[in-house]
Amino acid sequence: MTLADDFPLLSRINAPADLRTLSRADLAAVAAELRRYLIHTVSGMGGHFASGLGTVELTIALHAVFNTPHDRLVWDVGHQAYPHKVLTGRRDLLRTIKQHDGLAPFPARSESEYDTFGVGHSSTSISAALGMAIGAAARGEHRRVVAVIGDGAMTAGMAFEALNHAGSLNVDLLVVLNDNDMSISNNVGALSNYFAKVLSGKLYASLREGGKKVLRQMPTVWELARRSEEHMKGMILPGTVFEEMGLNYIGPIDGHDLNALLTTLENMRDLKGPQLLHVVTRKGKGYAPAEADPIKWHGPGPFDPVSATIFKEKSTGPTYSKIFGQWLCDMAARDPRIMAVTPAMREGSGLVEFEKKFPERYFDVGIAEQHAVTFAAGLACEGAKPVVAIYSSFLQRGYDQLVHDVALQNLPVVFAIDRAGLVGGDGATHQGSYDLSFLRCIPNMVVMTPSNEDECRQMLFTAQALDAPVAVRYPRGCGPGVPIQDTMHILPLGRGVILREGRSGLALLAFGSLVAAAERIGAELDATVVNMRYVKPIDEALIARVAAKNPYIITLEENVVAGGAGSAVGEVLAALRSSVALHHIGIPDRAIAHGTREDCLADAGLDLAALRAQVHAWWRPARPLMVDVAG
Ligand SMILES: Cc1ncc(C[n+]2csc(CCOP(=O)(O)OP(=O)(O)O)c2C)c(N)n1
Repeated sequence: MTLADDFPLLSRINAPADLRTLSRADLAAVAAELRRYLIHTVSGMGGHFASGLGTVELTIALHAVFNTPHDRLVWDVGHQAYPHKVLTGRRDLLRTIKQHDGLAPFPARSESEYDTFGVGHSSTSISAALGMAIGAAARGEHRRVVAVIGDGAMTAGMAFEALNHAGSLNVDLLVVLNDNDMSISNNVGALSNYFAKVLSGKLYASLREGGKKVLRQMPTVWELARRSEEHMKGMILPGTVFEEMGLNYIGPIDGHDLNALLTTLENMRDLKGPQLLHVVTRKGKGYAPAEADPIKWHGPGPFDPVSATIFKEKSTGPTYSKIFGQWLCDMAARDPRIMAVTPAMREGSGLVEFEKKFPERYFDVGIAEQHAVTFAAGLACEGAKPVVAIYSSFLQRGYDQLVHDVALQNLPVVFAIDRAGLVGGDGATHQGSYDLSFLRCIPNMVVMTPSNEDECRQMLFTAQALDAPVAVRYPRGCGPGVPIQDTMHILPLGRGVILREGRSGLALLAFGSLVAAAERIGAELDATVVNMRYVKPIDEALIARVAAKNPYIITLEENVVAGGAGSAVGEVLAALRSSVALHHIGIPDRAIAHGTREDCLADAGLDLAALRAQVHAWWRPARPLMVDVAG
């Protein structure tokens, strides 16, 4: 069987221009083939799935109606863009997505001229599209610009900042709101409730049918009717909020009705001013198990499409997310002041159990990292003990709030920072490479780097007992397999531990996930090995002691070298006027692309083999000297 046998139309589409030559009936057939192709391909390698199934018709319609890539199509987040990749010349490469040297997980400017803006983090599309529209107009270029944003991504302040700006400008811009009532888990918040209420209304349903029919035949009449019903619409249709912001609201329309989409987009294509089209879709559309459980099918691993069995990953133990979730439940049972805050990452952050057990102390704030951090600061002001569960890369968005609202006021907020270090398949946008650098420069912060499962639990316990803002940062996946103690105890603040005293004159000062590798390499070289535990406050006394005995020191961390934990060691040594030779190993100063976590570690020079090679390369020239000294 060739691709052409299985997918006769899709196999002939190598660019959106090919779509534009097809009849509507053929486009409908393409939609069916594309959906089958997604199921067929993603089942083989895993990846973002349910969201892409929901955007099949929308993607076809947008590329058929707009003259991409001349017209700019900007996807928000980008996890729903697999159909877009297939239709824009990357069909045969889809099976490589997220893999080392394969297609990028999300749209990326470096990958295709159809990927107009690099994404991964949510809620940027309207800002970027608005900038493009203004930028193109300033150069006298006639381009249409379309942003496609989900109802989940629309919960972020940034999306509203952009709408607020767009509504005040006389700029031609189309925002498509892809509303499936889901974020990764159920969408939250007043806006989401508002849409849901309106969409379930009977009166609205009949209006929608009527509107659609007229719209197909005579858009101008529909437009008139729409205007005359303005005040009624304000009461029953969800557009009011957008209209008040200055956008022309149209919809909702059925996002799986390809004809309706094509007609509406054709009619809207040349409307002047900022427009918002509200499209209602179903996450997982066309694959019943994903429709029934879109959370499970948001980003599955490889699966059997017939039985809908997702193949289990080999696991060596509990993930750090799970250890965190268990600790939080244990802690909340002891202390009623504990509260959990997540910016829309319940599953990924290990909070499913906590929500079930302590629903009144669980807050999913939507994709709103900035609000999550300041909200936690407010909780802390009133004596609660907030724990913000957040991915390292998403905390970047809450940075000012962390500095201004939490740290400067020295409020006791615990940041449980997951996915710190290299994350794998989600690639450059999601690597948690920077947190140690951006956290350790903030006054009052305490920053801990657990090196194993039990240390993570004890550090979290220590964190909540401190009267200060504290970050505990741990990597994606499992630890080295250290058994977890039920009992919890406080670790001494700012103290590291010497794991091995060596005689070679080399000391390895390791942080977090790289401690295990340092132990192995240290044993091979008879080096001193230290688990530093804290990046801040850093153990100055221990560094001084180690430096007195070891003229060669290497720091190891899964964070960028620039300004990271190793730099903290360097600052201490400089203040001591130490003359030790110091070398830093960490993530180099370049974006680390997607692959497995192991691929990413190897790429950054941080897997065991590469670490060993780096240590040897730096240490080898010094070693004969050391033998002389020792002799
Ligand atoms: C700033 C940021 N926070 C969190 C995430 C994680 N995330 C990825 S997709 C997603 C849900 C998006 O929901 P929606 O926009 O409605 O798209 P859908 O999958 O429903 O189509 C979340 C929370 C992210 N990508 N960026």
